[in-house]
Amino acid sequence: MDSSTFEYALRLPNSLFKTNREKFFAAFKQKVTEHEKALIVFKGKDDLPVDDTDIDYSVRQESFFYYLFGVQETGCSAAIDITEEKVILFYPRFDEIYKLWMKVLSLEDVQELYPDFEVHFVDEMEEYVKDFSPSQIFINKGVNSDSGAETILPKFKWLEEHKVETELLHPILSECRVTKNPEEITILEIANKISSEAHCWTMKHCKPGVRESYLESKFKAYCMENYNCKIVPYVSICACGPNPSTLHYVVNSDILPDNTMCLIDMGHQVHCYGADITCCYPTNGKFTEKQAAIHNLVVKANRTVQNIMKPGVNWRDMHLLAEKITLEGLKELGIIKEDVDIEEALNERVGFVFQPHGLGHLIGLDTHDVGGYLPNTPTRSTKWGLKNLRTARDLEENMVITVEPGCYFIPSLIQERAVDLGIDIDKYVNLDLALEYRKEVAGVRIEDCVLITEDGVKNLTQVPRTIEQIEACMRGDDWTELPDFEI
Ligand SMILES: [Mn+2]
Repeated sequence: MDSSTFEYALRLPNSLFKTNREKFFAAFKQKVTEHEKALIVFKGKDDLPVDDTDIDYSVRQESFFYYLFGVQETGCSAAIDITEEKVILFYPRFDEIYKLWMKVLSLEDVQELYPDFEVHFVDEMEEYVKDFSPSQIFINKGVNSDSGAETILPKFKWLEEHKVETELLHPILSECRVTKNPEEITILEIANKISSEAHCWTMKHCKPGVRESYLESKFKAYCMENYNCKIVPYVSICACGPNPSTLHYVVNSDILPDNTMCLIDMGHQVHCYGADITCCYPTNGKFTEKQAAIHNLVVKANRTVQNIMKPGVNWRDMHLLAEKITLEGLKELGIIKEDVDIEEALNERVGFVFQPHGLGHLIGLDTHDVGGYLPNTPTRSTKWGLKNLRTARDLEENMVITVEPGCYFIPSLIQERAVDLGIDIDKYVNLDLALEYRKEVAGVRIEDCVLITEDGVKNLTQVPRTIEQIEACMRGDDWTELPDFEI
């Protein structure tokens, strides 16, 4: 990709957010029949100071706010006149002196950036709403099904003077975000392209003796240098030696030993639309037999699932399929005992011992995107492993979801915790051999971002995946054009 003319370096087009709003207006009017002269009120993200200081964290816009308005600037609020389908954007008013420190937009600048909106200052909002005299005000109150945390709520005192509805909006908006419009898909493709390039760049620089943070810096510098991507969508995971078996290891400070594997789970975002990609490779650029066996097993699980995915396929079924492939592969290696019945092992949740996390999650404005569990979808399982799935939905065209099977050798889980959970490990697992493997490969995760198409999938992530491709990339061979492969 030509980085010098990267057209989304500064902003995304307003048309993307207009399409999002049109989808939302249609969904809202279908679900909420009593909306005559109603307003919807949103609060955007404010600056976030570090504790009691006057230094701010780097923040990005709140995702629902960004989804509807495409406004990056902090301190804004917005209202939607649902009858007229009109957006009123309220921008913060700054003292003249503030301009000495920060770049401040005038109201004219704001109007030019957002020509579809009526713009006012934030301190004019109360008066505006009063004059509008809405029949009722809707606000986006809801709980994220992964974190259990509540959405950012507008907490204006003047809301008390109006009839406020808090239940209807969140499931409608969340459902809108589950499938992506064509421009969103383009941006997610670009976020993946950038992140894929950066993964290859990082892979090329991997060598024993450097720190995990060196790999993290290679990845981030590549995206920032070339594409003006400044904020990562999630904390980077750069794990080597025993660390890959800690699923969300983020210390990233150890020195890479020779002859072990790295697990690199990093992504970048293009204005909030992010990628989430994991690559695994040997620190010294050459797979051992055991490393290659586990790596290829997880790649097989990843690609087999992708080959079956299409609209109508259930995600929990894909998780179980990935577990099955992993357990069958481990049986071939002797790590699962030879007389074990795989179906029985699956039912007993032995798959959880080797892959404690879910197969993948919706991705978009949030890395773990909203809409996984809604009133209209299957509910969360209570079984080990399955309850970690961030959705159990049937796949739909234009969803983007990660496919990230893994295989980890986690001593505490295999030896102690599994027994606590009632899993008869001695019956299923050859523990000594599992621990032998762990010395060379503590954990592998192969993660791609995948678009659901009309009749299948398109893998948006393009990184080396075969042993040959990875070893070639790490030797320094051309890494921008890697052919796809058969499993
Ligand atoms: Mn992920």
